[in-house]
Amino acid sequence: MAKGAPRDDAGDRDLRIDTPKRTAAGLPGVTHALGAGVAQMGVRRTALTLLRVNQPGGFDCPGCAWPEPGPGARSHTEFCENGAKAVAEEATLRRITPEFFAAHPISELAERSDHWLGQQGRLTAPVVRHPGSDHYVPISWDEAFALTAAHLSAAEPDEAVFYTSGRTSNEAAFLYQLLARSYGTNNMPDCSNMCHESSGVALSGTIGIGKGSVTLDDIHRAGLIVVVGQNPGTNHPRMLIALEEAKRRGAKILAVNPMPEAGLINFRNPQKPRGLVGRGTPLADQFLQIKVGGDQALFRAIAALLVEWGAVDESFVDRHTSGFEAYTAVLRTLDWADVAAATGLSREEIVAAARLVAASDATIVCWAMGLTQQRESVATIREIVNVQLLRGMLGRPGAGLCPVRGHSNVQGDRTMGIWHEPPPWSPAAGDLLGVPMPTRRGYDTVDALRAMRDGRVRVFVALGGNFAAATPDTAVTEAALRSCALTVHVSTKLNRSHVVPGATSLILPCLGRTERDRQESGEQFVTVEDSMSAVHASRGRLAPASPDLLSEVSIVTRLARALMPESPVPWAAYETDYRAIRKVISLVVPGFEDFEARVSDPAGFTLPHPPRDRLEFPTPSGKALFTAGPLSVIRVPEGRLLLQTVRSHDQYNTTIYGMDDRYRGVRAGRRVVFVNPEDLAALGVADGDTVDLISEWTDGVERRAKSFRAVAYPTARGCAATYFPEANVLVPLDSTAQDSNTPTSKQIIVRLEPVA
Ligand SMILES: Nc1nc2c(c(=O)[nH]1)N[C@H]1C(S)=C(S)[C@@H](COP(=O)(O)OP(=O)(O)OC[C@H]3O[C@@H](n4cnc5c(=O)[nH]c(N)nc54)[C@H](O)[C@@H]3O)O[C@H]1N2
Ligand SMILES: Nc1nc2c(c(=O)[nH]1)N[C@H]1C(S)=C(S)[C@@H](COP(=O)(O)OP(=O)(O)OC[C@H]3O[C@@H](n4cnc5c(=O)[nH]c(N)nc54)[C@H](O)[C@@H]3O)O[C@H]1N2
Ligand SMILES: [Mo]
Repeated sequence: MAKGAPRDDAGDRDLRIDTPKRTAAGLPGVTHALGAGVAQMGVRRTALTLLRVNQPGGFDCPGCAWPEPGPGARSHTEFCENGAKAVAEEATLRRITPEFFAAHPISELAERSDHWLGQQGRLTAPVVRHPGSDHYVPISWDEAFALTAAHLSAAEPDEAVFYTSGRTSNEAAFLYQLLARSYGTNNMPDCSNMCHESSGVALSGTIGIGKGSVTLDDIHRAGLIVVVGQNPGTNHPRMLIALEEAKRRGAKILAVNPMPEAGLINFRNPQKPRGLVGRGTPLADQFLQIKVGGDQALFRAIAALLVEWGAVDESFVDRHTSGFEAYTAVLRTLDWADVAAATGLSREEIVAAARLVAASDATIVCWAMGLTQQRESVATIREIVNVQLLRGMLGRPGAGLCPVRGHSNVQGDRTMGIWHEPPPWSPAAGDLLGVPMPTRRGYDTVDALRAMRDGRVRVFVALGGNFAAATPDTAVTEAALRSCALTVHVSTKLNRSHVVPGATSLILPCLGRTERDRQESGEQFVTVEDSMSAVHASRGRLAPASPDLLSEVSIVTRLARALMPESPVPWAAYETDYRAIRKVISLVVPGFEDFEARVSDPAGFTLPHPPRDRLEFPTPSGKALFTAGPLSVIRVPEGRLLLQTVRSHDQYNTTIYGMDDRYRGVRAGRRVVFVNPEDLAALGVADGDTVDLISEWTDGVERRAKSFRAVAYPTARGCAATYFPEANVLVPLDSTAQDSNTPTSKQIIVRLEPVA
């Protein structure tokens, strides 16, 4: 067992390393999908459940936010291996009962791994930990709401924090922000702060709206798709089907990544018979193995070449943009030595990539966490916008900007007002509902942690997610949670956050997406918004995991009634019939007019996006903005590596499904660090050696992650990779992206220390 590995876990005892795969999915994907389902749900339930994923009248896959094709074009298996695992994890037949908590003290649970905690099954009844106790014990729902209301009433509104994870439905999210705001605070951090916040900030500052501009149809029609800082084979497997379709129609694909991820290179479509066994589609036409954090320099260099070659769409630039002159002036000063140092790429490689861009009439750039969790994330994404503006790639079919979202409704939650800033429509919503809305900016995730650390937060409420494990600087985070007078977790599964409790702590178990939600007026459905702004219904069909579960909507409305008995908001009516929630959403949130009627269409509807729809830019000048900040070149000190933290193929964020990472050749273990063989040699570390990872940050605090196996891996020179969340202990709380305050989970300077 690895040092520090939790009790009763095999830990990394059987860890094995094979050659990384070059091809994603195909028959192994299907087998793994069904295997995951059968292990947790049995054969019959697996078949019944998986056939309802992403089907009209079924439920939205709780896996990722990649869109489904229109109802007519949908295949019968509109899910993927990892979607199946996400479903199996929720629809599991394993149960956590109050006896479980009697048998396992909290101090013991705190020593277990995330994998072990998740494998114990679904939470079935509300439980409380009273101050000083080492056990969770049963509590009634009414008492749980009264207890929470009492704590919130005793605190100042700004001493409470309301966290949200992106699986929450639009209906629950809308009510939750209404609860927090009518109580009096904008302290609404969410997982997005650690995820695509940088994309939102960069896009709203340049094109005037913080969302991507493409539809699934655009992907199919693109001439060039650039996939930057994203591992779709693992995290958005259905995206590969869209890329394959685009390829079939003649698109080129350019992949930019420090790691040669399996799905980017080659793909076997498991939804087509020949794809199960065939050789697969070679996806990427060019692969740029960039250094971590080098993308801003890459896109600036591409822009410089486009301008030099006269490959600029001048009429688009004249009519729709501002700042072109200042931007080109900066391009003329570009130093190619800086570009080489930042990217690790040769000038020839960059010229070849720029030629692809110059030759394409319809280019889409897709990106995810490889770009958003860097210190210069916002500047990097702005640089991508610059390149797209130079080529006139907005408001045109097959072209645009495509931040690929993570959680299945993270984008919808933001649309519904889950935000640490007051949304523009909140004053009107307050007037309509008769409750004043707070105007002061609230805490985002990092600011919430800082406030907790400094003793300024008394109550922490989480609607989903796993705050303790997802956030940076684990030691600081856990102490922060423990410092609260009350922590409340609305959850489906046991996780790390539950075992680092506040003085009083509640676990409130809720229905998941796959489950039937019955209220007084009958069976309910909820709605979600995908990565491409398409809104549609999601209806669970399975019997709830326990008769004691409440829906998220019930939990929020009942808490609101306990907390604000005089509230003019019709909370009870919202719980009875979710159509009443959609009615008020349709009155206050722009783009949701006639919500109920439009969402009853199985295809749902797509929210407006002014730049895409009408080439209108909701910026102060009415134009899209070229922006040019200083070029960042990360200089890593001698003997150090630039570490990024990634997801394995067997996890959903902090939920660990299993201990394998098939595509990267890792079996039965997670404490590995991938390093380029030449770097290993230079550092005097042998492939297979055990090392500690120590992060070096300006505050001088030593952050150490113990006992990792060094694995020689074809990642870019000077870079290393390991898994989230084990490595979160290495990310300093104050190391965040400029302007978006997102933790720099993909940019940590570390040294390796051999363990004797
Ligand atoms: N099965 C499964 N699906 C998921 C999730 C999951 O955990 N499991 N999580 C969901 C969520 S919330 C999200 S946000 C998404 C995450 O989806 P991804 O962003 O694909 O997730 P990561 O594993 O963080 O992968 C980041 C990728 O960026 C690359 N990268 C790192 N640094 C750089 C850099 O500096 N430049 C470039 N060009 N590339 C870089 C890494 O090598 C890696 O390929 O997936 C969602 N879908
Ligand atoms: N080092 C590092 N840190 C990272 C990242 C990284 O790449 N590297 N990625 C960041 C990103 S992109 C994200 S999005 C965050 C994720 O942060 P979170 O969203 O907070 O974390 P998850 O692991 O997705 O949350 C899992 C928990 O959600 C609960 N859950 C699941 N389904 C439901 C549901 O339907 N309702 C409710 N109420 N609860 C449910 C279960 O109890 C489960 O344990 O982590 C961030 N942290
Ligand atoms: Mo995410």
